[in-house]
Amino acid sequence: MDHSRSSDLFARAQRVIPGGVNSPVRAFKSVGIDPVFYERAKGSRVWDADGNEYMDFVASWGPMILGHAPDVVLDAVREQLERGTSYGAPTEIEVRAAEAVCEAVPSVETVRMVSSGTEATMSAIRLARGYTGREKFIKFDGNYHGHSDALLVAAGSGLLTLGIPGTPGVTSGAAQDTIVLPYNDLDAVDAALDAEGDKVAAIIVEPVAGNMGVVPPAEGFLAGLRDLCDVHGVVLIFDEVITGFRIARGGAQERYGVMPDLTTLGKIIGAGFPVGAFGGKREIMSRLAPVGPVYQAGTLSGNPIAMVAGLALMAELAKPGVYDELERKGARLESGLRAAAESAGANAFLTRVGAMACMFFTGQQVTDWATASTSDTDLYARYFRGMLDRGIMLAPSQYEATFVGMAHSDADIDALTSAAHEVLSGL
Ligand code: HOZ
Repeated sequence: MDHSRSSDLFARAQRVIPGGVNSPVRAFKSVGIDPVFYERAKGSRVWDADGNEYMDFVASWGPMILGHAPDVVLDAVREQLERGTSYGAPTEIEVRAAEAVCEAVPSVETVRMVSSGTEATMSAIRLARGYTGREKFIKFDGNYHGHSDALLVAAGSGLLTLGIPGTPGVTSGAAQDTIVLPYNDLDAVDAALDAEGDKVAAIIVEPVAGNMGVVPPAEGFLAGLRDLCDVHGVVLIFDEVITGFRIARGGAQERYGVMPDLTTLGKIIGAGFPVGAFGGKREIMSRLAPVGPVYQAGTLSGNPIAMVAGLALMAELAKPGVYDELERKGARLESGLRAAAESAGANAFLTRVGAMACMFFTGQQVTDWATASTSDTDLYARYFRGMLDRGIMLAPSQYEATFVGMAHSDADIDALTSAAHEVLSGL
């Protein structure tokens, strides 16, 4: 496959953009090739700058659950474009978007729109601190909650991919209030809260970890967190930036039946436009300005283009049978990949929740970052390159998810699994 134009663009990009990319994982560093520059996308397909076509299982890191550029979203955006692109003023559109989120996500009574998942998690932590009057919070090793200072401690995703242990620029002051514990380890949470529960404002957790590969919650983990938060007066925050509207319409909280106090959502509720949101119990949310004293703001928050796109997508996801179909496609992907790995004799551990999955190149059962990090990332890089050569676009990192969506046909999924069989057999 010819990637010469992508490589030329990468060389040009590096002269004017740090590392040639606007987000580090895109640089393809851990898979040992120059990044592929995209030109267009439709349905389950993306095309690169050299004209190569790929079946896309990255889906803009999740939100393209209907596929790329779905007509319902394009129509809504086109119509809104004529009416204006940004007002910095309230609209009926954002009221409808908030109503749609509150109706779908069980624990969310009121919601504030922002422009990214990073903003959502950062604001949720601030709100929890303002609400409780406490400063510390607990996060889990390998969970990623965006790149605000206090949340970048032991963060997953790009830092794991690039092997960056922490990051300069985060002050010890910002980091000292972050307590990092192993994912799925309820005893560790219990002990930490016993020791200093009266100082802890919040526990923030990816209810299904999606930024160290996909790591499902252990039986009882989420319910256990809920109980411990109740005992210690701690705000429980589910970071559903990936899982919201993906593993169920109401996210992980619907799927596992555990209700957080606050929920953060991301780009999926903007159909891939720059959107995030945080919401939850009215009592907590009403501490936000202008009702309460906790300040949070943004000119682009509730942007009308992003909101109409999100509304169109959320309306599609509300139709009967969508999540059954996503589950079926996810199961087909899982069973195909499992069969491919087994028949190729690959040392692999597969995880899946709904329409998100991960094949870890390790013989260990993966339950947290300690076990996820036993994966052979060089092997993943070879697998990734082999799949790319066969027209299958996967995430350029072992520690990200493979996403299926409504636009993937059974033939697309089978093409992925038979390519996987071929590649794994040759590794
Ligand atoms: N870890 C991010 C999504 N899971 C990758 C996206 C990015 O950082 O650009």
